[in-house]
Amino acid sequence: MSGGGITARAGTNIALVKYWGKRDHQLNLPATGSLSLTLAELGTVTRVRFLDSTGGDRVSLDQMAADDAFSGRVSRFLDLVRQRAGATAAAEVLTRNSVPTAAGLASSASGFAALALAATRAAGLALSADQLSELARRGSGSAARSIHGGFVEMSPGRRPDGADAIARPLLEPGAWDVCLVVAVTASEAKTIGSTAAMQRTAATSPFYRAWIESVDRDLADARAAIETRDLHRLGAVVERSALRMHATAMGAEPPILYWNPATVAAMRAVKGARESAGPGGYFTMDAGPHVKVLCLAADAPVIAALLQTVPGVHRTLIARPGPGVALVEGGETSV
Ligand code: 2P0
Repeated sequence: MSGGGITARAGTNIALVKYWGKRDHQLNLPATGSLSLTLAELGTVTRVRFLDSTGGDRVSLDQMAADDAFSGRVSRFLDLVRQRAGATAAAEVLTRNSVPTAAGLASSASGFAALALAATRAAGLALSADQLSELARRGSGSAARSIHGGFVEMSPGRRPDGADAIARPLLEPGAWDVCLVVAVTASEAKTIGSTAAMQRTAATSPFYRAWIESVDRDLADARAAIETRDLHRLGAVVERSALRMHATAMGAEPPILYWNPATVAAMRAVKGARESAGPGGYFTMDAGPHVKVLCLAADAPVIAALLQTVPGVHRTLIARPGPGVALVEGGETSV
């Protein structure tokens, strides 16, 4: 790989209070706020280099030429950066995930956060964290949150132009010794992507309005729980937010069901262990069948071992809270 270009790394994030619905599709503005934890171990490293030519962008994902859908999404995002920089040059984008792409482990969150920083710097722009969050949101709503580390809250904003629909940090990584244990329950890509699923939910689910109205209370509760480091209180919010998000999607026409039998078995195992005075973990699921369990770091190995025994769980990962997006010095060789 030839030198040059700018490399950035971002960790993915898992929403503890979910984002599911938009107030504006064009600008990708969320209908509600959301709250997440950025992870250290799972993320994306991306290198961007603007070329002398104005032809098409060259995009590679995990050392292979990316497919048209992925390249198109990256190019549309780069157009926003080019517009801002008054540039027309094509770019070479090399990106590598340590998150299984499109498997419900939110690779778009770390992907667009890393791309936002690498592409703007490569184009000669120096954006503030708020501006980066706003830009990353245009790529993927959840990416706005991966600009920051630790616990992060995303605001839906009120402005029609979306300048205030940005994420801000709540608690830095290291300030609370928690972990997420991920139980991988499938190897194939999800059946319906979140953007289309959210759109269908908003258009057809009779539960959508009630879902939107429920989120502010969950955010306030989660914020208070984080402030007082109250895992039990936070866990209650985490589980109900996930179940309500999925229930809303299940109410769509046709219904959207991301779970498989192992998803349900893992949820039951986590709840069962907690109720029999075992390790205190709390589950959440995103737009896929995998189960993520929030727990104290000291309990993570026991919870991972428990999840390994659940039929249909392929493997488990333990992820700690991690930092926000950052440049990688000398990153040319690592992509
Ligand atoms: C979240 N998810 O808050 C929610 C919960 C999945 C389930 O944000 O349409 O890929 O690109 O803004 O960010 C995944 O949705 O959606 C997501 P777009 P995104 O993490």
